[in-house]
Amino acid sequence: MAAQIAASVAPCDAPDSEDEAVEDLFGFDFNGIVVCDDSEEESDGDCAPHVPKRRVGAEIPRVDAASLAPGEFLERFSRRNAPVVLYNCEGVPTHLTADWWREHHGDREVPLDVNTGGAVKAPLRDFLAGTLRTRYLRNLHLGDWFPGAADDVGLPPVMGENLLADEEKVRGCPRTWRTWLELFICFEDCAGFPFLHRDICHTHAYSLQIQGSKEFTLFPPDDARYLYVNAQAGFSGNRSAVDVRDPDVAKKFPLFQLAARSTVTIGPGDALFVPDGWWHTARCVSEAPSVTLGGNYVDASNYDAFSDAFADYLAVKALGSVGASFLN
Ligand SMILES: O=C(O)CCC(=O)C(=O)O
Repeated sequence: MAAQIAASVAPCDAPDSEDEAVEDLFGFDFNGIVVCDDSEEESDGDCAPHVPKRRVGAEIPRVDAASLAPGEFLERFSRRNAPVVLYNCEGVPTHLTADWWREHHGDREVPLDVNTGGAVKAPLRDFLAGTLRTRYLRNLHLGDWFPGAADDVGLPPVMGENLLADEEKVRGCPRTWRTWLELFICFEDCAGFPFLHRDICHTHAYSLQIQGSKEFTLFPPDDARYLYVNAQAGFSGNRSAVDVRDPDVAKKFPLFQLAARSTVTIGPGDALFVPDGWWHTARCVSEAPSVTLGGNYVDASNYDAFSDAFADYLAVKALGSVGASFLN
């Protein structure tokens, strides 16, 4: 059956004016487009009632970071909660390749698939040699695992000020959040990040790609209703039960077809901005290992949302062992 584009928004889900403004300015429609899996189309551009619909996400723009004036990133992307890939991005440490990690920290014993894959550990040198290519070295906080390795690396200057680093503006924050920078290394044989999720406490996320290529899959915040979110799994229900790579996903999770999926691939020197609330997951799509540094941050655009959510986070934490299971 021929698939055809029926309308710019889901019929039952008119965009609010803010989304329309984003589309006007940047040609970026958070809601994606509806596709009818049939050639029949009603005169108003909607799919016929019996015709299955699915949604296709917006294309994530690639923007030359060198062309952005100071403050422009905040106005164009953060405040509009719009994902973007920045190339020519100052602050992406392209020298921290697999060879660099092998040479400087090859003896370090590292956990693989931390939190999800059991307690497998290996010297970094062995992992980089490809002995455990289906495993994912992920979320290793540099300050904890490789102190001094990249003290000068952090949020790229174009992304502005990270308010998590400001002890006056954000009180009681875990130490690791203040300089949030984690190492991710994986091979093409690895299934990738183990679940589709959104990040904690309304923080924004950034990924600095150093080597290899990584494909990110993203869904807008409002699409949580199509993502089978399990409120018990993680603080504030931040995980989806959907495996975006499962070929049978539509059979298992029929509403998932209505989620506006965007995919974007980043390569060496690129920085990806994943705004507050965007659902995401990632995998390596290159022969070369994918080496990424990633972290989370807060700026003027998400400060209020973060502060509210962080107050809840602290309240849950204060529940001690009862609360702990919700704080992953
Ligand atoms: O680079 C990746 O694998 C995704 C990282 C991520 O989404 C996270 O740590 O929250």
